[in-house]
Amino acid sequence: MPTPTAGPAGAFASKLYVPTGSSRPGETPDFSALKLVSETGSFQPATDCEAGDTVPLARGLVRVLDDQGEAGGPWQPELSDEQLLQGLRHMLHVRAYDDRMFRMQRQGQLSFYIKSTGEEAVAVAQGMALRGGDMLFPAYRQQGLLFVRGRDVVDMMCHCISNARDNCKGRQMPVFYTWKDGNFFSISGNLATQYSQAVGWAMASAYKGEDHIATTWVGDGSTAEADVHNAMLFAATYRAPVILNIVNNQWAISTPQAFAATGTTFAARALGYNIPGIRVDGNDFLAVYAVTEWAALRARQGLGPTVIELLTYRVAGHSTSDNPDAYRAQGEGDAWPLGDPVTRLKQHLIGRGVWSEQQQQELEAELKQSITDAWKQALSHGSLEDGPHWPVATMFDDVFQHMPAHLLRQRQQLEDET
Ligand SMILES: Cc1ncc(C[n+]2csc(CCOP(=O)(O)OP(=O)(O)O)c2C)c(N)n1
Repeated sequence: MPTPTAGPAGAFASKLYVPTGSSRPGETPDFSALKLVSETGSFQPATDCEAGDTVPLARGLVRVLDDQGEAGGPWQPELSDEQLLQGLRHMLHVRAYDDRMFRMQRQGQLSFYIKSTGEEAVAVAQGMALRGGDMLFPAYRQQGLLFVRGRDVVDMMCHCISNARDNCKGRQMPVFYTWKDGNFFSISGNLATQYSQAVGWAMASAYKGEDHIATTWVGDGSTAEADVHNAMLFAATYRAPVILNIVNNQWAISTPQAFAATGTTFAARALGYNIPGIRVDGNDFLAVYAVTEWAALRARQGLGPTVIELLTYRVAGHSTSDNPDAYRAQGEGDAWPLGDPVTRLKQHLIGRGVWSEQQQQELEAELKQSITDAWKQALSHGSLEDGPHWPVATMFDDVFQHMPAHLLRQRQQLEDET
């Protein structure tokens, strides 16, 4: 074997590339690296297409609403005025809920909160495009799914303040909801675990001959977790009936999406696994609905998984423990080129002649009031500070069908001491 010889000094000098974000404090936001190519939404493949057929969709961007709120193109979903108005209502409801809970956290009435401001269309439109029997494996920013599935808002609040009506009995962080009746799987603090769980559930559903599908969500930063890639490989191998969503909201706490994107799109990640990938304008309610409906049909037809990248923007901080002004330009969200999902759907409905600014204001006021009423009701079941809470000894419950003797002893000891 020839011995490698050193070249002239510096001739092959390797170097590291460090990705940059859309802005850092004091800079002017720049989203040009996102390559927004809306024309590429101009065809809709058959649901039995090859992954390779979706290359232009994975690299481009599916849109239905233009910047003026007009709908067009082959992805227009068949949604009635009532369905669209319902979608708007759900998004406004989530926003009113988020705003109230954020303020309550600031007043010390709950310990932690995560808002979904700016990305409400993702969970609401996707939730509406799915069926009730489909299983949801969300991350912590898809509270909109719960509104679509009709979860009691008071129950959600009671969970967030860990009072006596908290269905998690005080053992989960606020916002880490779980709701068995709504087919809403427990949210985990360990990023990306839900991807493998969703694929496993989908495989079991197909094995049992059911036509329920699984849908799961991760953020752009979470795609760096191995679970995402393991799950994609399994999903592709067994053609699991699953929709794998990647919510690209530009930031993973303070890390720009470019670190996880590595110069390509997240939807294009699918192609290497031979899974169709579609990148969609995540602030376009109609486009999100249409792409999800397409992927759900594909899964139900036994054609396997789809990866959907939802291009959106995290307007609020990562959580109540975060200060986004420390790592991105103040007001960066105002420069986001795809607008606000609520405003865009509102404009579209006004353009259809079925809605008005005044109706919008009245609905906002109505939902704000109902959230205030729900909050008072939630507090009537106990506050974070004063309780009543679940008795501490209940932490032993719900783990073992038959509790081992040593745990029974520990539980008794705890009860004797409290
Ligand atoms: C396995 C794991 N690693 C790191 C963390 C810490 N962490 C919590 S949220 C977060 C950022 C996630 O960003 P992204 O996936 O883009 O979702 P987003 O919050 O933007 O919706 C990190 C690193 C964690 N919870 N779990």
